[in-house]
Amino acid sequence: MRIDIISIFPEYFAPLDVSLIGKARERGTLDVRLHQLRDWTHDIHRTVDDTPYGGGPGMVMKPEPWGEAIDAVLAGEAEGPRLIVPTPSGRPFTQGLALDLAAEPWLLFACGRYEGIDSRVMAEYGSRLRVDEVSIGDYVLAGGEVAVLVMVEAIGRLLPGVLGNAQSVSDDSFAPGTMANLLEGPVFTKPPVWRGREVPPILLSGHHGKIARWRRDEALRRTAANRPELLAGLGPETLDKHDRAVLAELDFPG
Ligand code: JB8
Repeated sequence: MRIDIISIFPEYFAPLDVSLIGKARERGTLDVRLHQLRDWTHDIHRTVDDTPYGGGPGMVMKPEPWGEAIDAVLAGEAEGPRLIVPTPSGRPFTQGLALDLAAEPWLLFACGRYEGIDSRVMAEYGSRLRVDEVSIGDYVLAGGEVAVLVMVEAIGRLLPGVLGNAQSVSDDSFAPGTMANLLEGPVFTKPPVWRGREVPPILLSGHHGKIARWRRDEALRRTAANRPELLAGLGPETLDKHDRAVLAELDFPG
């Protein structure tokens, strides 16, 4: 997969040199290309922002540098990329969208700063490319860079050969069709006793059926505590009698 990223802070993306994503880049599984937006300005101050039409606080990113930068990335290629623009007003970034984007050959991320990018940029490229304005959550960052790091990591680990074992991806808390969208329960490793704290004995028992049931109970408890709206959204066919007994103990309606 090829990923282009346009930003006024390309240094923000140093983490993409290390760990899983760094290794994928070394192997050529992932081709990440960083671009400095200011390289497509023409004034001495390399200006990328201006005051908002209609008034209001802050500054807006000018369309001209974005147009030249995106045109330069697209130049000479037959097929265009998906264009992803992080913004708090975008569609939610979910595991489902990560899986969808991981199937694409080419993504282009446009990182805004200030109050965002002049909306005509998204309209202009919307007639040529698939454009998605995407939000990684209900909080406000100072710019799109950190959101792009989040998305590149979530997408990159789904690419064939990036994770060590295929099970890790299909067992993810939000992988469609796994543990019926429950959160994952707690995990343990050696030693069996640490600072007087034992690993739950069932996990050392070798009873695979009982271990699976215990893990499901823990997943239900954790989901009820931390994400009750996920439980409320489960279809009734996803809960068996034992599940309902566990939830009844938690005074959970259903
Ligand atoms: C300016 O919170 B965010 C986000 C915030 C931003 C910009 C992009 C994304 C651009 N502020 O996802």
